[in-house]
Amino acid sequence: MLRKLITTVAILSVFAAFTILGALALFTDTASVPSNTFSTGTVDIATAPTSALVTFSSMAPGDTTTQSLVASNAGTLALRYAISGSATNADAKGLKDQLVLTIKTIDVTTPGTPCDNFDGTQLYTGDVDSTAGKLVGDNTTGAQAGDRALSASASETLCFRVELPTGTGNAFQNATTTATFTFDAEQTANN
Ligand SMILES: [Ca+2]
Ligand SMILES: [Ca+2]
Repeated sequence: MLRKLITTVAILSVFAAFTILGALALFTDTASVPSNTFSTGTVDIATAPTSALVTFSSMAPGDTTTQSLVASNAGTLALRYAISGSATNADAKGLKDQLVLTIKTIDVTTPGTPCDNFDGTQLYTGDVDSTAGKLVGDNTTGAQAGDRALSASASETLCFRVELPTGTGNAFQNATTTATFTFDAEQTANN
């Protein structure tokens, strides 16, 4: 029994020795693949001006004001955007639903002087806040009719005209309303 155990230990020792010697005898090599870097893009929309795009004090029926706005993609990803509007009356006269806002793309005739011809494609006409707040496109996620597309670093000029229509009655004298236009942008990739 003891002899058999000694024999077994001896055989195992020989195997262990061969294993160690075998490992030491192998050539080995490794190749690493570094620099697998990932970064994310940005969705960033900017407007110029950033405030007080269209204003008009002491309007009379028939008055209009037309101003240009530049919407820019300041991010690194292509985006689509929608414009919505909200407005607050400073009194009970309801001027926000009497004014007529019309939004068009840049002039076709002389785009170098934007918005004086006001003959671009009409994107919207109606109340400054519209019924559901949606003016151009739809800020719901995904592509909807009217959404505007801007590739990275691109920009476009839009023309905003606000009119107090002729025929506006005396009930609207000395009325004030203030509107806010909101530009919502989202990625177009995978969306
Ligand atoms: Ca023009
Ligand atoms: Ca949308």
